[in-house]
Amino acid sequence: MTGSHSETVAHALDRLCIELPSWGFANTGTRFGKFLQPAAAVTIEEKFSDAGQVHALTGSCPTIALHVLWDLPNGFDSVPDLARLSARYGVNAGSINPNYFQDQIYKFGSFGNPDPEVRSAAFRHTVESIEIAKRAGSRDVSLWFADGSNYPGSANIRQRRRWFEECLRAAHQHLAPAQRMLVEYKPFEPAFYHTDIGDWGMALLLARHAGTQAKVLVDTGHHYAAQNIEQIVAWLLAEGMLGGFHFNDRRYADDDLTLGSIDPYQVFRIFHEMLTFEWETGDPADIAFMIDQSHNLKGKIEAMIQTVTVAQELFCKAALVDRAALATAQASTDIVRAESCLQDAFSTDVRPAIREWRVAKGLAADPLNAFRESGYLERITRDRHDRNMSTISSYA
Ligand code: LRH
Ligand code: MN
Repeated sequence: MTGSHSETVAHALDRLCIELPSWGFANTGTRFGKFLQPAAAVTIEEKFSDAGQVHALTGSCPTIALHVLWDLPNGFDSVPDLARLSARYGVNAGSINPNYFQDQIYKFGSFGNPDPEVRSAAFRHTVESIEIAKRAGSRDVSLWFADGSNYPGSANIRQRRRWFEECLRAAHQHLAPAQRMLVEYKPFEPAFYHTDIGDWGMALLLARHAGTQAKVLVDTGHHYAAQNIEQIVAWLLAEGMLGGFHFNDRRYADDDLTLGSIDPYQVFRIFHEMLTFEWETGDPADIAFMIDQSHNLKGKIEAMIQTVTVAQELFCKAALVDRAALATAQASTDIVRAESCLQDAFSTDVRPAIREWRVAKGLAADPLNAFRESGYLERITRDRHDRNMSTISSYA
């Protein structure tokens, strides 16, 4: 690898920040149950501690995304402790995620619910979450709605859209000037006939209607298999409406597998679109990189370290694309030359340069190995085993 390549890799890593999901450290599963891990995190302190390990080992994860009901059960009263946790574990509270899918009142939706009582309950939860974000010093409030229907005719889709417009715009008024509202779309699950915010276009229109601080969040798992995600990313960039990503991987649907485990070239192509936007416009793309995964079989912390190191590699490979040569090849319809610009970068082994960057930063050259030798897993397994393995999980 040339000297300039090493510089490009180091520069890319110096700016790469990937937010970790608190729920990625907890025992999660599928509708067919969850396989309990003795070392899984339950308390917010344990989640900060585990995230702190990943950041200390990788150098790329300074914030942890919080889900209000799962992490801040006492609402505002849970916020003051965040400063202590940040100081102790070296990671800060990141995006705040309200929960519109767990409470029984949301059977027929939240903002899309025909019952005005339920819509206003969801609205109050949103305003509380925005307030929590202000007090926690979090910039982003990240909204995902499970709202939709399971049978044709059972929902008035346009009427529900009007309720979403009203609620999102009213919530937007509560944002502090520097805050953002990220609107996440998903085509299906748990709704299996229609989902109110089903694709990027619906999310874009609702975000635009809500206000200037509302952007679209792209969860890579929230697309039909044949969809070209990087084209959606290119369009959202062109519209100035791309606010963030939830990275994960999938073979079929919203599988929430670890990033790059199934299609690493997909993530590379997404990073490439973003970096090309920056290269062409000279503007840094203001995009939040977040992980959103569910580690049902892999060790939670190992899966997270693996995810971040793979993201580091793919981001560095995308940074190595010779964009000047690519632009020339595109302009002259030299298809093979153009494609080779991406393939050459993707097939470049950036791992030695990444190891150099880690050592230069005083980080472990091999984070996963360092974690395995740290004894941290053995310690938390001792501390958490009895509590974690006493809970029974069953589908029905
Ligand atoms: C929905 C989703 C959303 C989170 C949840 C944990 O599928 O991607 O971003 O709230 O997963
Ligand atoms: Mn998501």
